[in-house]
Amino acid sequence: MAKHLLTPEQTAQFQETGLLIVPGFYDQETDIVPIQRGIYDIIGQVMIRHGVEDNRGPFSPETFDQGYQDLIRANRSWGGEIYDAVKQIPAFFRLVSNTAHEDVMKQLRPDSVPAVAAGGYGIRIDNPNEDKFRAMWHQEYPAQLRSLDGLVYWSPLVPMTEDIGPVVFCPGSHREGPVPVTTHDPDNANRTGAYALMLHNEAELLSRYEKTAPLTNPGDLVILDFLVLHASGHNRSNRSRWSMQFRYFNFNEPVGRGHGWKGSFAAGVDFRTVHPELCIAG
Ligand SMILES: O=C(O)CCC(=O)C(=O)O
Ligand SMILES: [Fe+2]
Repeated sequence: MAKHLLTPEQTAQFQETGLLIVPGFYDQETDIVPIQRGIYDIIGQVMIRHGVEDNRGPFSPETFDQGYQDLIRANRSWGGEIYDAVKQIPAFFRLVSNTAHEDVMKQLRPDSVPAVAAGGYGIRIDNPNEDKFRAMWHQEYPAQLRSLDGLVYWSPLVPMTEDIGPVVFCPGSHREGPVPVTTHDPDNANRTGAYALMLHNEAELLSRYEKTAPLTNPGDLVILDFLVLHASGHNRSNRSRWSMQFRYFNFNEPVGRGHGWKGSFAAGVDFRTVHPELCIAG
């Protein structure tokens, strides 16, 4: 495996903006298609489990999620079963801990001791016109903890179009450092855990940055600094937006080492107990 996966220009761009798009980073046949096939198979298993007739065509990478819209229309909770199941696809696990992720982290953070954030990897399924699970504007650190200088590796499994609601980023916003959050948001009373956190002074903060929502394709990689502001787009298409997230942190970082590399909500920890100074009461 090549140790220098990024060019010096790409590395410099990442340091400057906290964001890097790497087209065609993954290998379609060995990295991506086996995961799409795994999802196709699990959709079939959930059909059998609920006595739904499987009249899908054969697997193809372009239409791996066929049948999924019909399933969630029949019963939304079957979509939740699929969401939990797909992170257990062996090909997905192989990609989570792919050497390339460690090598990229070593390039971007030369003194780092890279680590996979437990509970920090998964496959998002952002359904059309569904708002409850959209990620509002956030930095990754409060949602994941582990270390202040982590990386999100984000990669789509379906082509991003304007309609499907690509993720929106504020390049350069990592320079803010960790931004205080509040949980006081009456509009989002149905949200829990990391989904309930809101940036303090969000409007003012966002007004200072350009926003970009790159239209990436399967095989492309988006690398994100843990402190860059970002939010889910709005899916107004008629296909679910399937995307993968892998989060890496650095054991060799003083803030994370100070709290023992604790995880956040997904690890059963309330972020506010670790960083009370970053929480503003509602
Ligand atoms: O895919 C999304 O909508 C949000 C992604 C995100 O917040 C992340 O990967 O950290
Ligand atoms: Fe995020």
